[in-house]
Amino acid sequence: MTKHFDTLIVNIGQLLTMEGDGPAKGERMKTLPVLEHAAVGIKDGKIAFIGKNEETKNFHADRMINASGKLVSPGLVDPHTHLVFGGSREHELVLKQQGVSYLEILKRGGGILSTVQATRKASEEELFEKAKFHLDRMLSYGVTTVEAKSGYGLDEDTELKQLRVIKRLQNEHPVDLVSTFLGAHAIPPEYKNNPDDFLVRMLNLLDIIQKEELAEFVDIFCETDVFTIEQSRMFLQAAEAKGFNVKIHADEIDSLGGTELAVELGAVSGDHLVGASAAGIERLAGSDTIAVLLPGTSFYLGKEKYARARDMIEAGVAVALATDFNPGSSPTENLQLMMSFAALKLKMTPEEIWHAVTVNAAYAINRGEEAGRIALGRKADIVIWDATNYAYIPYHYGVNHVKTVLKKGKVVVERGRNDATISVS
Ligand code: IZC
Ligand code: ZN
Repeated sequence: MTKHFDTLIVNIGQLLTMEGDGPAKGERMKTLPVLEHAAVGIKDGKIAFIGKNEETKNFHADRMINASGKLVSPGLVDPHTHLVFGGSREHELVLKQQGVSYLEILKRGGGILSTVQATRKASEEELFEKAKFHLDRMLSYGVTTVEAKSGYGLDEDTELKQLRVIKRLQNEHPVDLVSTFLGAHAIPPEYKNNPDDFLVRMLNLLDIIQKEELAEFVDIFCETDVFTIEQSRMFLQAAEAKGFNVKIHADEIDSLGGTELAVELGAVSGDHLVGASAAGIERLAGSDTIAVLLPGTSFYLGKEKYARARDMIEAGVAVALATDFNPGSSPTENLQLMMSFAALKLKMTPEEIWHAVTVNAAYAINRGEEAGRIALGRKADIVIWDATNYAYIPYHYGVNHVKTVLKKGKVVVERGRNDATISVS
């Protein structure tokens, strides 16, 4: 039998296919589907062969890539980022050192509100260039699907400007983007005394967002001094009534019961969940809501307390990991670093961590049937790593282990350089 492929990756030491149905929970999170001495064939941007290296003897390909015994995985998925924003907030680092908390900085008109000022001032072109810079960096770290939120406008024009930047990136950038409207990210000062009116104003944007297909998810920051449980329920129910899927920033700093609310609303994901109660974890386990954990945020806010990933996994919750990339509480594009934090701070095993940045992350943004797995017929989003086994990636921390990234079968990154024209033969 002779077979012809556009690209054939041979001599794969460990191939993580991540095969399996639905999100990974319970026992399935504890083992990984690994194929050793493997090869992957790609045709028309899709996976056309998965098998043993020795099966490829009579295969032909326009481009052969020798993985030299290294680890190969699906492209990583980052299911929670605030990708599009103006400015930066390095001045807050000193405030934090002086003991001023994240919520106190916000109360003083800084934090999210300072990024809102910078984002309102920036042109759409400036926001596009800046977001593209960060997205290129995510791709260079092996991330091929990214969720991106608005939320630094808190007015009609700027929220739409952010969403249009995401839409333009969807059309022009190799990374697949999933867009989320986070108009309910903070209370603008002019609505300090009537936040409900502000939420109504943001809800009034949903028609145009829907008409122009600018977002598929709606999210809210449910937190002390931001939006209450009741406001979050009202806001997200209204979004669901319009046909949007919902997500929620829940129990990030204080335990308000956002975890339970995520389940009650049938949210696709509940995010942060640091303060999730035992009852909240039980309810999550009995639901289809994915727990998106953001250990980089706990780290960067200098918290002792991290999300209770162990309790969640033992209870049967489908856990995913994300960077929470944003200019305040997690200024990093590096999802590999989150894998190390998950090992060290969330006590997740390497097997659990890989599920959390591939399959489960894809399900957290409704892309479970498209991304996060290497399977026949799927988009060939693939990472070749500078490591021979999967446990090495969370272990050797803080650096970029990517050797090659293929997006829809095309080499888009080679040794940390994004360049679709690089030859790797
Ligand atoms: O800009 O601080 N937590 N939103 C909720 C954020 C962090 C982003 C920010
Ligand atoms: Zn966030």
